[in-house]
Order: sequence, then structure tokens, then C-alpha cells
Amino acid sequence: MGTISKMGFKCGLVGMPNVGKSSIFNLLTKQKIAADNYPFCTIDPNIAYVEVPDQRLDCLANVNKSEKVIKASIEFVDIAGLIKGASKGEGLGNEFLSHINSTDVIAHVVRFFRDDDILHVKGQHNPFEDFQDINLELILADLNTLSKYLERLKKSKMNPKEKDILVTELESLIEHLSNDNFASSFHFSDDLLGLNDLKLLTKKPMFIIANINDKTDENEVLEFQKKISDNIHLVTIDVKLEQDISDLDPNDQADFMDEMGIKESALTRIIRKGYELLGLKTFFTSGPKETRAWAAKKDFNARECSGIIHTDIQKGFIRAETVSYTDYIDNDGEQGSKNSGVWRQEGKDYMVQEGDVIYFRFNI
Ligand SMILES: Nc1nc2c(ncn2[C@@H]2O[C@H](COP(=O)(O)OP(=O)(O)O)[C@@H](O)[C@H]2O)c(=O)[nH]1
Ligand SMILES: [Mg+2]
Repeated sequence: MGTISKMGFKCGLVGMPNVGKSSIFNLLTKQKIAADNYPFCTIDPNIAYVEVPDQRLDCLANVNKSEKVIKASIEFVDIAGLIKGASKGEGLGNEFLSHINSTDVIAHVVRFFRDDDILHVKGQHNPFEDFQDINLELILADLNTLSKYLERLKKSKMNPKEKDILVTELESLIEHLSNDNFASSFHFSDDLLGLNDLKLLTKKPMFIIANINDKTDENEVLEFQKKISDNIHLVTIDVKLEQDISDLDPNDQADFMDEMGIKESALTRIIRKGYELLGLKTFFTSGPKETRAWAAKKDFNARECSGIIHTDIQKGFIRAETVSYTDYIDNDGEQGSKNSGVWRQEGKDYMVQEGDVIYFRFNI
């Protein structure tokens, strides 16, 4: 991935109908960021741009007396319409699956809350079965993609030796999925990884949002966690409670959370988890005009990071002047960092570190 669009990081909410996806989404949109910071945002009722909380921003802004503070953001998409049979065209079917395809992370919402007034699509309460039903649709969609891909590959004019290797590897991937496994748990060879046009839903990182209420038996969530693979993270949320909190006056919110012993809102935890699973790192730009956090893929070098700010900076990249966040704060900003010799000049290949404060030099 060379240049990326600024708003390119997407987290899709999926799950059975009536599990609370739209309710969670609506809570996220309440934190909607000031639109004038993001003039290129399209207005789509199913997309929310959500700011990533980061306390370091205020400290940086304080050093430079910045007029404006802009947080990093990620995009959340409410993906409705997944039901059993989607991979065979039920419900929104393939249209729905292509929405998931455009996301980078999947947040799988599972209903643990109990409420007789809210219809359960399957007629009975069974979080694990719900979870598996959705997963199976994703696996079936991938199997569909893979068999078409394999057919095309077999007909292609590729060097027969290379082709044979790929065919064998794809066949073992198909077998892996046929045994109800996700592509994310398959060991991809470099050859397979090289197939950039092969896009699989179950290869995307996924985490679970367990939507509970006061009638949920805690053990039920624990039992669920035991049944799923260790590397699938789970965030618990009580949507109704969070709705109540968000309806409070901002000043009362903190008090209420203190009383309830809640350290961080579930939304903050969801946003963080999404950010973490996207494999992102944060770097900062800071000056009197604005202090801003930018999200970059973990393996982005200085030049690639500069492209997140503007493609012109990437094109005319000269160097990155940088210092770690801690050194920047300890030395009271740029001048202090220069005076104590921690301010560095780095070239285009410099691997930007989490928290770096950067000034990019470029010409156009
Ligand atoms: N009691 C209760 N009801 C909920 C909870 N979350 C969602 N609901 C209700 O369940 C219904 C479906 O929720 P919605 O967010 O639209 O689900 P979606 O189909 O997954 O988008 C709505 O009437 C919600 O008010 C919850 O945590 N507790
Ligand atoms: Mg919905």
C-alpha cells in the first residue's frame, strides 16, 4: 500500500438482525467529529467518522499553545442485512458481502442481552449459534470467491510450474475453510500473499462486541469466550446503559461513570480495539496553528507517512525532522529538543515510531 486516503481505515459492524448494531452505531455517531475538519467526508447514513481518544494530544497542544487539536479518526460502517443464506443471495446477499469487503476490520456484534420484547430472529437465545451462523456465511462467501479464483487461475497462461504450486496451495486453503476455519488462521505462503487480487472476508481481523444487559448471566459470556479462539478479542457493552450515559449532560457523565465504577466508556474501548486491530501507529504534527494525530499502518516509513498528510509532501519529500513524544514533552517542544540534541534528521526510509512528533521538509 503506497498512498492511502486519509479516511481509509474502516471498521464494519456485522451480526444477526436485532443484536444492537444500529444502536451501537448511533452511539458512535453521537461522537461525530466536527465536519469542518474533514471537508471530504461524504454524508452517508451508514458511515460514522469517529475520533480516537488520545491524551498525548492535549499535552502537545499545551506546549505549542495550538489553536486547534485534531484527533485521528476511523470510519465505522453499519452493515445491515446479513442473515443465514446471504452467501446464496438471501437478504441483501452479495451486495452486503461487498460492503464487508471494503472494510479493514470486522466488529462482530453478538446479542447477549435478554429482552422478551425484542424479537430474536432465530426464535431463541443462543449467542454462540448466532455467532457461528454469521461466521459460516463469511466462510461460504470466501469459498465461493476461492473456487472462482481457482478456475480462472487454472485457465490462465501462467508458467505451469508456478501455477501448480499456487493451485496446490489454494486447494489446501479451500480445505481449511471447508472445515469451518477462517482464512486468518491459515498459514499463507509468500506466493499466496502475492495474490493481491484475492480478497477474503475471513482473513480480516475480527473482534466481538458482546451486547449485554442486566439480565445477562455473566457465566454465559465466559462460556462463550472459552469456545472461541484465544486470539479473537471481546469487548463487552451494555448498549442501553451507554445510551443513558450519553444522554446525560457531559459534566454528569464522568460522575455517573465514577459511581458505577466504569473507567472508560465502552465506546472508547470499541474505538481503541478497532484502532489496535487495524495495526495502526500514531504520529503527531504540532505547532501554534494545530496539533494533530495521524494514523498510519505500522510498517509505514517516513515518506509513506508524509503521504497521509498530503500526496504533495510525499512527492516532494526531502526529510523528516523528528523526536519521540516523551523527548518532545520533556524538552518543552522543538527548540528545547534541538538544544539538548535529541532532534533528529531522518530520511525517507526511516521507520516512524509510535508517538513520533514529525516535521516534514519537502519541495514542490
Ligand atoms: N433491552 C435491550 N434492547 C436492545 C439492546 N440493544 C438493542 N436493543 C433493541 O433491539 C432492537 C434492535 O436493535 P438494533 O440496534 O436496531 O439492532 P440491529 O438490527 O443489529 O441493527 C431495538 O429495538 C433496540 O432498542 C440492549 O442492549 N438491551
Ligand atoms: Mg440495524
